[in-house]
Amino acid sequence: MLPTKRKVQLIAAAALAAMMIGAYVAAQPAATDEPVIKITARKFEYIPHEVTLRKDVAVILEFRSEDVIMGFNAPDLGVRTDILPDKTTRLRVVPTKVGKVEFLCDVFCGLLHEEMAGLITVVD
Ligand SMILES: [Cu+2]
Repeated sequence: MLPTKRKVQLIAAAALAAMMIGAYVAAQPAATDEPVIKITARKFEYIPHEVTLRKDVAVILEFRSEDVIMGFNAPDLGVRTDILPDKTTRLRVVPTKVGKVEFLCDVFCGLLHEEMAGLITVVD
């Protein structure tokens, strides 16, 4: 039989491991019922370029590029990702404030790169 002190250590380690697994799972995009919004990027626009989200409601933004590597950067939401031509990229977003948030391309993609932008409206 294990001494009591050793048992306590084992239980504490198991609890910590369970917490870490819980945190890891929570950080993954849910393969569940969270709504998916598809956004296509192509020189030099996002389609759609306006998206409406609800405050405190998680969504999955799903990106794909029709041509070159682009970026999606919404600094006010604290999220960014590369958008790739040959791969779907997913980003889980939970807006916490009502208002309008601009997003933009932050990967140089050509002549009109600087004009490549869009708008997220967060409503209650
Ligand atoms: Cu660009």
